[in-house]
Amino acid sequence: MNAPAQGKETSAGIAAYAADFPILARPVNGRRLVYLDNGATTQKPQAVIDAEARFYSESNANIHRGVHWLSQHSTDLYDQGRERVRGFLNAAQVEEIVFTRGTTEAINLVAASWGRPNLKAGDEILLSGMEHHANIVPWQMVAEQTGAIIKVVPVTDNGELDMEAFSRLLNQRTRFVGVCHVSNALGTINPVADIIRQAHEVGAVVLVDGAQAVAHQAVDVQALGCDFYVFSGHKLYGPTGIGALYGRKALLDAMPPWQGGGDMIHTVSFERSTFAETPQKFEAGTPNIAGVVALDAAIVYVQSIGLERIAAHEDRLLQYANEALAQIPGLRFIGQARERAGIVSFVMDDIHPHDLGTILDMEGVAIRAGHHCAMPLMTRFGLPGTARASFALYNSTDDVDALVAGLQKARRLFGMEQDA
Ligand code: C6P
Repeated sequence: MNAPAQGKETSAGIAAYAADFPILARPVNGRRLVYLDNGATTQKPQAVIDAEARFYSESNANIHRGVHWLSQHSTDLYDQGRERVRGFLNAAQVEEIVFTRGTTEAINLVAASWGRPNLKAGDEILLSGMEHHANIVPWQMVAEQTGAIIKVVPVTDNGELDMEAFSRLLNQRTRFVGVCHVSNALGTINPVADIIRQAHEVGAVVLVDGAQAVAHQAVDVQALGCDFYVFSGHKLYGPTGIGALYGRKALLDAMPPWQGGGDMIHTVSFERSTFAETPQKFEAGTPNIAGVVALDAAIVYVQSIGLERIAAHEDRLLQYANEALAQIPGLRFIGQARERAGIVSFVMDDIHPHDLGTILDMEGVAIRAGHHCAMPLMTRFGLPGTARASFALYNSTDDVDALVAGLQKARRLFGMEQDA
């Protein structure tokens, strides 16, 4: 591990860690890269890049298969990655961690393997109105297969879940509740502990989509009491193609495998196969071993800085951005929840978010523009999309200043302001 040196935090704050991210040194469109699209994916520190390269130059072999030393070594690294994720989420047992390609695959696993066998006609699936498509579409597919019905918790004008409506919607038919910990489109931090407690009172199972949470706050699945928690490595300074599902052991044990193949079986004959225990039974085929090793390095990196410090830094940036953006005439924030993490979403006068994104890109400022894979939420606000700036530990107030300057330029280009 390349732990950041002690005393590295300067008056510039935690953003001094930007030096650990080589891509941030490359110019874009002749400008300093100002990367504010961290909700889509974060950049990778050298420690993560090195861990993946080191795996292939020193440790590569398939796991659980070889009698040879290298295979055992690779298996040990893979197991160590699982233990790292267990500790990161504070799961009770390492068997409760299943590696997946990411959040999307983890939710599809739960929908297929828990949803299909457990839901029947008339059962209710309760989803929040601010879910990413990844926590909507798999449930629609399962609802179609089982006859279950999808109900939606409305979102208030300031971008919070309507918790009174949530309580009213919960009933004895509610079998499943799906909610994002942090909204990718608005940054809202949802009261997931309360949601889980209420859902459990009616016997519903709860999946928390932590894709936008894990890089911004410490997560303790035991304290939350959730049944499933999912996240992607690439939004946590790790590589793409790797993520994890936490599931309560009793639930995972009772769930059938969802994909068949090598490494998930106990015995196979042409008549019948028997399956491995949790979590292996959910990991058919050769997994993303290098991805697990690099995810391990990403978690070590984040923990070496401290999620509390990262959260405090991003919170300061968010406040700074709120104040600076509020000065821009015609800018309207979408989602002003009391509890928010690292994301600011907005629209500006009649300038389409895509045009804003393109103009900012010319200035080296990368944001995301569009529906953010949350089309029902955009419809709720009567918008085709928003412009979204999302922060990471390496961002600074200089980055926010560059965003503001880019937006002012957009106003000038659209003739909304006399050039100074
Ligand atoms: N959101 C964004 O720019 P995957 O693609 O499986 O790693 O993550 C899907 C996903 C699920 N839930 C939430 C809350 C998410 O934010 C995302 C990914 C990206 O907002 C890409 S659309």
